[in-house]
Amino acid sequence: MHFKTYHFKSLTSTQDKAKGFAREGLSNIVVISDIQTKGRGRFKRKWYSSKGGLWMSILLMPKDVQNLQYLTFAAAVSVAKSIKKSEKIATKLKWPNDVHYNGKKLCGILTEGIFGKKNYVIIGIGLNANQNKFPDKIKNIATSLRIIKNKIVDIGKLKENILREFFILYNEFYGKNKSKYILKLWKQSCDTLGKNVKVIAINGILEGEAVDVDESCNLVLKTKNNKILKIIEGDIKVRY
Ligand code: BTX
Repeated sequence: MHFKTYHFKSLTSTQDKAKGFAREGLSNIVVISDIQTKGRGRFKRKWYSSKGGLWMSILLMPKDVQNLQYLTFAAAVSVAKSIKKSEKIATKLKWPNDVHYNGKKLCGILTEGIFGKKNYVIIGIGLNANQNKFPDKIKNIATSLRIIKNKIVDIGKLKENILREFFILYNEFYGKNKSKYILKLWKQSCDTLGKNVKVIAINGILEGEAVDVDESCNLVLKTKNNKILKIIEGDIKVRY
């Protein structure tokens, strides 16, 4: 699939810029920015986006908009595979949208949909690449490739690899009955399963063993009383 890449020095958020392109009826666009002044995560949380990171959004117009979580999983798998290939670092995937290393967040993914006459999807990927420090608020939970490897990494090469891997999964496996393969790949690198997790939900904290991620991408929890709970998308804390 052909896509056009736009690279900016600074944006509020690559998601916002991609939304602007969608409003013009455009798609198959990748937006990259060296810094984001208002980078965001899920639930309007702040995403720190200083120089050195890879901040990019992929704007698509899928024929059938399926469960968007599959695109988040496809992006996570692509990031993990690319990091393994070019930096020889084995990362883990955490439900629902993280790539982490030794329990620290290396990359976050934010998938947003715009639904109407035409349907657009924007997959935002934030990868901590060459930052050598983080603000106090996240310094204990975040890490970067540079911190892990103790050297500067080639962001351009990582970006190329991530996009290549992502478009293979998107073109060949995002669609009716085929997305299962994306889930299978994602599960292979996921370290949430089998762990005791705490789910911080709106109505309280749920605890149990993460036994599966089902085909709707929900996390399946088994509580102490052997009750099975399905978690749609919340913020989970995995105990190590
Ligand atoms: P999230 O809601 O899962 O995680 C957000 C949380 O992650 C924050 O509340 C904070 O604790 C922590 N955090 C913030 N910044 C960083 C960072 N640089 N590294 C590690 N942890 C951090 C995750 O949301 C989804 C993030 C997507 C970011 C991309 S960047 C390109 C695109 N543009 C944009 O505005 N967002 C996406």
